[in-house]
Amino acid sequence: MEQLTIPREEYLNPGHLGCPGCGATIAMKLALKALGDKTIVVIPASCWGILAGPYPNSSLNVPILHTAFATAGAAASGIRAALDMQGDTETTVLSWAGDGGTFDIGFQSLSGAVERNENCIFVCYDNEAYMNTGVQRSSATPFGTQTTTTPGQGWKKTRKKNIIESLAAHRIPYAATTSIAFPEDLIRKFQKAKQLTGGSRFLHVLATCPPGWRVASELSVKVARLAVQTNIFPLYEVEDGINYSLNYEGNRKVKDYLEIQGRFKHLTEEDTNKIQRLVDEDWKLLLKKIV
Ligand SMILES: Cc1ncc(C[n+]2csc(CCOP(=O)(O)OP(=O)(O)O)c2C)c(N)n1
Ligand code: SF4
Ligand SMILES: [Mg+2]
Repeated sequence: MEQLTIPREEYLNPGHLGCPGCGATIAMKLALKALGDKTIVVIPASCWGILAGPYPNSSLNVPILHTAFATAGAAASGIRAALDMQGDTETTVLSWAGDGGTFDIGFQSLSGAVERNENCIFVCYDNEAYMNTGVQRSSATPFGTQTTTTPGQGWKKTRKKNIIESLAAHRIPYAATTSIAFPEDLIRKFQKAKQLTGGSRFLHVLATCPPGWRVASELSVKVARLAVQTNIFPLYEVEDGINYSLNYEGNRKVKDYLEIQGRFKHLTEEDTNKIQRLVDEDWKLLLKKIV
């Protein structure tokens, strides 16, 4: 029988507060399997601030520090400094923020932390909007998405910010994208990040939000997989800001991804063709960087 590479240990308990099919929950479950029990998680305001449950209860079997929306980078840096003072080099500090807490309000504390090359793993679980407060757009929301705040004619007319390139530009030891639909890729990247203790590591995890994306909960993983298969969310790694490696080449059309989500239902054929052109353009740019 084929050897299972996904660790059996569970650090996420049943009874967490996630919606059915919540990708952010799957992401945490897999990430902690990779990192193990010597992990301290820093969580700013987000769905995950709720998912962990109200004190003194917790859905996680590892310690959590809840922090303000803007401050995950700073809080993680402080915990790392305290552990170092105690001589604890074994414990991993995991900053776990949503796209709002990473791309937008948390960006300055994250940028500051990685510029100092703090010895922490910084994760963005990206559900492409401010889900906890009712699906407001963030700078991670893709072009064409309908949200509850999108100005104009009800959908976003600008591109998603390229966060992985922004972090790679800080020349940190490791930056990578991964997805809840590729558990072995996700586990490998978290385990690799855990080993690279010399500085900052950043992982960008695409995590479906069934109510926010308006998909059935049972399609959560399928949708996340399609994002990769259409090259909308390519899986790749960047070491030291310059050494790129690609982990998957998709060959499906963006239409397959867009048409099964309520948040894209308003798009015309022309809009879909435009999104295909944007994705093709980004894909070509990425391929030029692969050695
Ligand atoms: C300074 C501040 N502004 C606004 C809020 C309200 N708030 C709590 S969670 C949240 C959305 C977080 O979005 P994201 O980081 O993408 O995580 P998600 O909820 O999508 O998991 C907002 C706006 C807050 N807690 N603090
Ligand atoms: S709103 Fe979305 S991100 Fe938040 S718990 Fe529900 S499925 Fe998860
Ligand atoms: Mg979000």
